[in-house]
Amino acid sequence: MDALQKELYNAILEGQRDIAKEKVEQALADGMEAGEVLDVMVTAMGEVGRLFEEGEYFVPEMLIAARAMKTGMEILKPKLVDADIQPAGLVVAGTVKGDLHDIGKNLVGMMMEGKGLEVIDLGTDVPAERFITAAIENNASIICCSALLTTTMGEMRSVVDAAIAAGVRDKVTIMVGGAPVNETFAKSIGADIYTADAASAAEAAVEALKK
Ligand code: B12
Repeated sequence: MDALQKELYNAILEGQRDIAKEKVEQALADGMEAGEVLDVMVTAMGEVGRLFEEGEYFVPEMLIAARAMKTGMEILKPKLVDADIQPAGLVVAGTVKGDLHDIGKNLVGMMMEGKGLEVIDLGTDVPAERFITAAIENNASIICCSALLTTTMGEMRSVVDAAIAAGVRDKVTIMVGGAPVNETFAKSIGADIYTADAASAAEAAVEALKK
């Protein structure tokens, strides 16, 4: 990391929203790629998680770091999303019931918008049935579920089950992701697609729409 990247990294780690904003703007003005700026912030959030695990950080520290990251993401959004593209498909996205983590879900949404998809964001703490009713009402072809807690990832199975119960399982592609989720888990609950990060999620969504 160069000096500016390190300053941005530290601003996220310490939850300094104004400094994070300034550093993101500076990095872009210096010609750094938006994706590269994002990587610095994601790495910093990983470190926040590590510090929390070690008992050095508590929830308030995680929260202010998340706020700083969100401020940075807002500045990056126009760079990651090309507003001129016509929507090539519709996605309903949300974080599952009981889970309030939304940074990863927001990133996935941004990357999908960047690929020309329209994203309906249901927010966090979304009950399984809500994913399904939103998909039906909006005629969405993809449902994207995010979970960051081992205690909430099971909710994704409820989303698959709710799609079956509503008789729309064959009409929607169900994508799952988030730090505790993996391919094996995705298969075990009957989801269609798992990917590890936002960029690959957007690519997989575009591929799924071609089918
Ligand atoms: C920030 C944060 C918070 C913030 C969230 C703020 C917000 N608005 O999101 C706050 C303070 C609210 C919070 C609260 C809690 N948190 Co927290 N949090 C984090 C932290 C530090 C960062 C998460 C993050 O934003 N990462 C950055 C993003 C970019 O990464 P990501 O979400 O993984 O997303 C990427 C991929 O997973 C993927 N992806 C994500 N979603 C999807 C969806 C699809 C469809 C696809 C294909 C891909 C995909 O793409 C993304 C981009 O590449 C993590 C640590 C970590 N290492 O994850 C802990 C962490 C997730 N939290 C944890 C815990 C324990 C909690 C609390 C229970 C703490 C408490 N005692 O209250 C509460 C739970 C609250 C709740 N009900 O949800 C634990 C979970 C442990 C576990 N095994 O379940 C972690 C892992 C910390 C730790 N190491 O212990 N947290």
